[in-house]
Amino acid sequence: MSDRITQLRTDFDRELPAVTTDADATALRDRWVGRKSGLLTAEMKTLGKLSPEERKTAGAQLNELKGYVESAIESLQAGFAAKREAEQLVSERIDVTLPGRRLSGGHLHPITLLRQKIEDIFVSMGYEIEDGPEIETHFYNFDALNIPENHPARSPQDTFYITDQLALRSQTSTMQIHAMQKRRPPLRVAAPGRVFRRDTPDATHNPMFYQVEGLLVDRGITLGDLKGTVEEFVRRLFGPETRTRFRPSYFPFVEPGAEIDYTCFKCNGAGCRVCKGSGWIEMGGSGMVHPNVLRGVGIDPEEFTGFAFGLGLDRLCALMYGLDDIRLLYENDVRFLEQFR
Ligand code: 2NM
Repeated sequence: MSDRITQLRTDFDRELPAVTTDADATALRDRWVGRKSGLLTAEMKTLGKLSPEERKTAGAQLNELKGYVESAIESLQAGFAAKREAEQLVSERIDVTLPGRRLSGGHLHPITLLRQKIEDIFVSMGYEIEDGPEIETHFYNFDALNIPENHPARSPQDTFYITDQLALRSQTSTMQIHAMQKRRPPLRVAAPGRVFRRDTPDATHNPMFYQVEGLLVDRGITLGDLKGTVEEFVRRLFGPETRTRFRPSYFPFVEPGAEIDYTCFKCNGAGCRVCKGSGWIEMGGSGMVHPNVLRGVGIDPEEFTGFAFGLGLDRLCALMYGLDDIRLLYENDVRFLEQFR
């Protein structure tokens, strides 16, 4: 029996080097110590035929061989597992020294950026920034601005009515009326904000858009003050070489009224695509505050005069950035907006 067990061990040792995979190892274990058909299992069953003396020795030797077989296979399997893990560590290696990916932060809307720039100019010229409601009464939206009873702006075709007395404001001048009621002249007020008109949206129109306007009231204010202020304003906004011109125009809340043009910020007046070859760009409206408007807020037009001028923020923004459609400014598509970060 002893020789036979020695032979078995030699056989096992010979088979061992051929084992290269987990499956091989499992097969080897089944072949040698499997519960049903293992070589050593079968050998154990023959022990019963031996004499008690022989059985004791052979049993011990067989058990020792079984332990040897099992631990040899286990250590092979441990080796395979270690190799697999080492390979995994290599294949899944990450470079922890690489810089992280930056999260993109939020940023201001181009209209907000422009509004802040304009507010800064007004503040530097001594103006206070006024805010006010987007829903207004007839009085602030029309009556106080000297807009006549039959004026088309009052019609529901042009203005968004909420009730017959309340509407979405159609100009930022409503805030100037509030400002003049709250303060006594001399006063300097700039009023930026959204306004609403029932326009059909297209590349140059939107039913909601942005205006900003300045108002100054004091003793002895003249058209010259208006021109000088607007000149200074456009120089601070577009650069010191910018010039302005005034074209007579009509707005109910001023007399006289004028449209303001400034020399193109792109070609400085030579003529280019931005100014459509004319060298001039329309900025907005202006004028000397109508005596009726002053009287309406309790300011004596014999003692005080004032000027006001306004411009469209959206139109200016579209022009400055070469936008071919103003609606880009209201759609909040991040692919558009993130260009302004
Ligand atoms: C403009 C053009 C001309 C204006 C007038 C007033 C007020 F309240 F004093 F009458 N505020 N703003 C005015 C005048 C606004 O923007 C196109």
